[in-house]
Amino acid sequence: MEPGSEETLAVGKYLAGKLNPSTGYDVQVQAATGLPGKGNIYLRLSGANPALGEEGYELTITPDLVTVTANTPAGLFYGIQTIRQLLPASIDRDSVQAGPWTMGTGKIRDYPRFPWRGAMLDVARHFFTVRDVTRYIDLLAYYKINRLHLHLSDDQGWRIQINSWPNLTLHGGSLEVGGTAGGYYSQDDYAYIVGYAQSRFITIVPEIDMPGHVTAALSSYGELTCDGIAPELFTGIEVGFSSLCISKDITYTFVENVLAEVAALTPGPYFHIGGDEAQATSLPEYMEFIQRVQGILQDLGKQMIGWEEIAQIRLLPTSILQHWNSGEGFAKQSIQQGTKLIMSPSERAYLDMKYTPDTVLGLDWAGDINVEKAYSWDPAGLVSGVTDAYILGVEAPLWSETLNAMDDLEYMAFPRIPGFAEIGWTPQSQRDWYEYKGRLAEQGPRLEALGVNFYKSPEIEWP
Ligand code: TNX
Repeated sequence: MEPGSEETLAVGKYLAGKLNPSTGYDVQVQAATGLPGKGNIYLRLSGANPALGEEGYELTITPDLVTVTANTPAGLFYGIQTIRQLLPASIDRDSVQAGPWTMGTGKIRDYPRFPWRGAMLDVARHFFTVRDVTRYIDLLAYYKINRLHLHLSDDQGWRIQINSWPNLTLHGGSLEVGGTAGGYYSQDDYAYIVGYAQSRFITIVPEIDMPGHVTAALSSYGELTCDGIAPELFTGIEVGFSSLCISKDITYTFVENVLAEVAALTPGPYFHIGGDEAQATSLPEYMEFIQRVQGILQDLGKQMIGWEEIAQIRLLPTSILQHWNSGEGFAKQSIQQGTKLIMSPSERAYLDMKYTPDTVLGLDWAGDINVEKAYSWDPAGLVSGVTDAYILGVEAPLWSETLNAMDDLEYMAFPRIPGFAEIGWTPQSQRDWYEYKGRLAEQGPRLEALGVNFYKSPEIEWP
């Protein structure tokens, strides 16, 4: 690589770390003085085409040299993911394989359609360990996804340690759906996840869901309820029945403390406050509450993201709305206020929906979503008037009411995630299900090499 920043060096080391175990080579990462000789992979941050933008890259493969050029380390990182995908699938195994390690020659110029290519993981309904989360991050990075939204609290569990309100995790994190033992991330665990994601160019977006979805918090601190009585912990899967007490001052002390602690641990500019399914809060109280939370976050220097219901308040232009339900109203209300949208239409993007009626895991309230249905849609066509200019990007939520092990998560996410990543990356005019289906088939052996428990959908002719 070119002599450069620590970050570039780290990208080179990441690639060496991916190539060495399966090839048995001892690829070294060095600063190059002048053009490297035959047989090298050259990472450069100078002379990149400005049109590649913040995340694009150019990959040139000749018989002698592989060159990745980008404007940023993130671009180099995406170029590297493409190199992995051009090599034989066994490159992703973790023991020495036969090779030969060849790829076609040529030139690729590649950059994303949207800046926000996200996935969401619900660690509240069932808890997932730091190891699970970092494994998911690695799989997302392979497909150039750049945001991981962590749903850190819900009725069933509070999963992030808050020093000023310790019972949130000690009590509120103790269980999960079905009544089994839950768990939580210490602040160090969370910081580790954030750093791990950062090294894969993924921004962690924390979500603390409010004013509904809060039984775990209310059960930990009875003073947060209007009648002062702490409810029992909840281990079912119904939604829409709990609310913070909007009229009590302590509610805002709580919110300020929680948001401040999580914001301090989160370098990214975004903070998701949920705001969905607040059926136990009256509309005027809901609006008053979200309005106040938006101000608290502004003071903390964070952009507020919320599920689409937040369109009902006066949004700041920097706030972001996550479209999830099929109605058009909230998305329209939001673009009229000048805010941008993240598109997560449940009937296309929800990775917790069953593939077919026979899928054992998952829910089906938004319909079954087979691999074709998950792929064949355009974020810009969904709500009239919502064009690319209003769309920050796309995000695929993985709710975990029915999922309690990493294998379950993998089964629901794959093979839908690669198609989802392509929706975020590739222009609509270049996407076609019949062509895509052939390329997805080739991902089968790669997912196998990575040990991913993916759904071998009969829609795909797996090799
Ligand atoms: C709706 S999507 C929810 C979640 C559930 C999910 C299950 C959204 C903002 N709220 O509370 O987990 O459906 O699919």
